[in-house]
Amino acid sequence: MKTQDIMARLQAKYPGEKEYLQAVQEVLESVEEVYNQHPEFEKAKIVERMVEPDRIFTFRVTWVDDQGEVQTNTGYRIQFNSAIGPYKGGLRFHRMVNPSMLKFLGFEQTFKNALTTLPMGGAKGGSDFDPKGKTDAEIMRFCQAFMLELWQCIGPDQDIPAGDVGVGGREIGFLYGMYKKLAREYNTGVLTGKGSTWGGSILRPEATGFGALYFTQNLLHHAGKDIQGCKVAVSGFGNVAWGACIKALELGAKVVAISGPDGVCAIPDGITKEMIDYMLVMRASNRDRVEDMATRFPDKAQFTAGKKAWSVPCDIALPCAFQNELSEDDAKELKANGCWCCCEVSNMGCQPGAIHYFQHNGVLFAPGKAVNAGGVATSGLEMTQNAEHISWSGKEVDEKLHFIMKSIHEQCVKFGTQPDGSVDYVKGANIAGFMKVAQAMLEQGTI
Ligand code: 2IT
Repeated sequence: MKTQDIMARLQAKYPGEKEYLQAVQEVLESVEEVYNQHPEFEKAKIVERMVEPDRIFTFRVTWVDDQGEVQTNTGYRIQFNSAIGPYKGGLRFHRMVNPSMLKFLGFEQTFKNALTTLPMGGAKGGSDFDPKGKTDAEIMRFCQAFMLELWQCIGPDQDIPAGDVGVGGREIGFLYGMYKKLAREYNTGVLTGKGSTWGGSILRPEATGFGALYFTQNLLHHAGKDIQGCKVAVSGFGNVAWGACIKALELGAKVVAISGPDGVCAIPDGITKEMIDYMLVMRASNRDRVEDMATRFPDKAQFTAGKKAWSVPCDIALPCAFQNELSEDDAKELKANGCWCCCEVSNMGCQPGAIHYFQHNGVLFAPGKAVNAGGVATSGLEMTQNAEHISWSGKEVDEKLHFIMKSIHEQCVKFGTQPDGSVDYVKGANIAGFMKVAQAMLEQGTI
């Protein structure tokens, strides 16, 4: 297998699918050497099969807004790979959603899910619906219209969606309500991220952020460092950033920045519990503005329009917002301001130039598919509880999440340790995830 040849073919076939091509290129570059030591993979054309989704559903979603006007969006579900388990992955509601974005996310999800140690294949879905400025009633009508089509594609042993950007507990509630009505069954295992009184796992809302901090702790420990007292810059203020802030505070770190599409809030004395709680209010308002934090806490947070979290000096950068949110220039600014570690929490949050810069300038870096896997792992734990018709305590879930993040870190070290003893976490995560999926595909024959 030659990465260049496969990329040339994919570029010709899918011109303009920028995010998808970027995600595939990163994985193929990482695994090429190991792959070529396995002629049985080459013979079965594992890579050629793995880069194509199993199937893509596209559907029209029509709903009525509060003014009585008819609105039309496009809905998608991309079932990427089911070698090691049923399709599993989130739903993204964002105005920029398109097939390229969901293909990149579904592709990444496949390897991420393989790293979790749980039996889950990869999928992603969503819609170009823009939640910004929508009322609760509009969100509900959109979710219901979306599920009217989606329900035919999913099932507890088939494909299990969850949340992602723009889809949280509120949306999962509306989606589940409509699913239940259509399917005429109380099949809680069909979605994860549900409310804790109706089949949701305790700690699922926090799990992506908590898991990211557990991974960061493992990484720092491996490098002989400690998170206590570190200044942390977080981008975003959604569910993932919220969970990361809670755990960072608990572990004795100081969150000195959060950000939004409108700019950054610098928080020189560190974020407080009260401010973290307010992030939930900001998310529920659908205003999509981080400035609201500075308006609410004028003594603690200083808002600067148009700036990113990476402009605030920190020790550790935690991108928690969106793909490609951290550029090479941002990486240089971070390093110049003293940053020595970046754990990517968003999916593909760093541009290739930024990753390259970190890796060649002594900044510890770990990729999203390892760092943020605690979210989907806890979804897997939710599925187990649903299948057994039980619910575990927060302590039980947290212990399992700890174990999973430790194990993901170990896999990265096993496959990513370089001759000089340093760990290439990008390589480690990609090879570990890839080998597991490739082996399963090989054993299941040419399908
Ligand atoms: O990117 C992700 O891993 C998620 N949005 C969570 C997916 C899930 O199924 O919990």
